Amino acid sequence: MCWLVNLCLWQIGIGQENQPSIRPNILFIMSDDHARQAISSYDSTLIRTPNLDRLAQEGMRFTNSFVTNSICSPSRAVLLTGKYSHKNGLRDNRDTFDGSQQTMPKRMRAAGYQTAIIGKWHLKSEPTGFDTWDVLKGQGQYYNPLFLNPDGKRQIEGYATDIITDLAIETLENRNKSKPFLLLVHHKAPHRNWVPNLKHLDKFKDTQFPLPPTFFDDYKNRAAAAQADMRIDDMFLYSDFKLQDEDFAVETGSGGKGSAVPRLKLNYRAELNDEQRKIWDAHYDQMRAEFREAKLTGKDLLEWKYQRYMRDYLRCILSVDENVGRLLDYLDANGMAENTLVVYTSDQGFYLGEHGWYDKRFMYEESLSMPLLIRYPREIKAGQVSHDIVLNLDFAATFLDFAGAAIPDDMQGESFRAILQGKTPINWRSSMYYHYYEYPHGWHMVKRHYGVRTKQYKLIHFYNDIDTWELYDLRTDPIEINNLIGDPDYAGVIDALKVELQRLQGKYEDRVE
Ligand SMILES: [Ca+2]
Repeated sequence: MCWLVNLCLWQIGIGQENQPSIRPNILFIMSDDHARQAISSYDSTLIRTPNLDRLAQEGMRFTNSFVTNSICSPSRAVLLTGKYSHKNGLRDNRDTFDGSQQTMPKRMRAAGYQTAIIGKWHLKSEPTGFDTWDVLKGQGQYYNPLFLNPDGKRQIEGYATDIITDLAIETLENRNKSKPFLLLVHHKAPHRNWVPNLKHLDKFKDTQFPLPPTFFDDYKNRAAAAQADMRIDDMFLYSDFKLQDEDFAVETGSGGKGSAVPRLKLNYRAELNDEQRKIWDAHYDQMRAEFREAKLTGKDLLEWKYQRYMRDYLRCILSVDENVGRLLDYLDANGMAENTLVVYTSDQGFYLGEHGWYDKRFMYEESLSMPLLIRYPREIKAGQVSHDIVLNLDFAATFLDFAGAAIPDDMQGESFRAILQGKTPINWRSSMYYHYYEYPHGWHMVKRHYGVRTKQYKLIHFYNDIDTWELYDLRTDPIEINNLIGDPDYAGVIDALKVELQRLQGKYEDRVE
């Protein structure tokens, strides 16, 4: 068996120095597109997530945790390198990750950790720096997905979130117990097209979710927001809502690809085997019949779309939560809860109807924010909430700190271990820098932009084929609908933020083209 070779390398720990296991294991669980609004320890309006909440209750929850570029592959490259996109070379989803560069897993491995990644990779090149890797091919499928490892590819029957956890547990079972481990468990869920586990298809069936206050946003004074193609109203009827051709006359959704592009039609049902498809159809055929019967138009149709979106998205979260629980149970059953740093996060946030949207990309709060829950009983007191500004840029330095390894000078993030211990350094950052690049190519037509966020303000500059600035006072306008850029009362604030923005661009050596 090809994976046995992989397993042997993991057990022998070839090429690594042997150090006693006095440092914590690190179990890093990252989902894809999991909004904070869908974790009950952040917000219990939409869903209960008891296993994720357990991490918050037993550890630390972060309220100002952000990504530096809110999109899938770039966020993963930042995690691996501890560097901004312009430094690690992966600015948007078109780019291929240069696996020959220095990375955190390589450094952890050199410091005596066993390193493994299981699940979503999505960086085009092969993983490097891992003793064990077993990753989804490309974006990955929800059902019966293809996995790649050093010896080739294979299909595994079942649901991706469950399978990724099975493989993670298998990896833990087969580890070399004389060494600490760094295990990255990367879920595909809840990424579009939000395909739930069969056992959750009946959940939320009759739930009516409240519309967010900005659902009918008019994007006044926000030109870039007005021009984005990511409204729930424009989702694909077929691919996003799981309707079929006979359910509607024409596909009205542009789905993020603009009106000139042929309509995307993902045949998600083809992933399912016959047995799975039978259960799937039994559920969705009823939904489709009700849709045909209702003949919805206008606002009623839009609200139907929102409810459909929420139901499938949140069903995907139920699986993520359950599978986090399985890993926590495994640590308990094997006496590893005390000596394992457990991190739960997502590669970025997501819109669940705020501003009328799905997807991410913008520097607005819902997509800039990443959920972050960390448990490590030896250093983190239970039930803590931190409001310090921490970034996905910081994971690499933080893990190296826990490993007792040197943090390379060219890593741009900072270790936040002291924050976890309840001792925030006096000079900890009070602002963060953001830069998004995927325009005009790619999905959703979100203009290039960069910006600075402090605890109270956010200043954004949209550039490329547009030149607009936006300022938000997050204390008075947390939902970011009131662009204050032209308000003379804020002229001083804007000047100060522009100075800070320049300072950060200098610090991180980001020259905007
Ligand atoms: Ca993502």
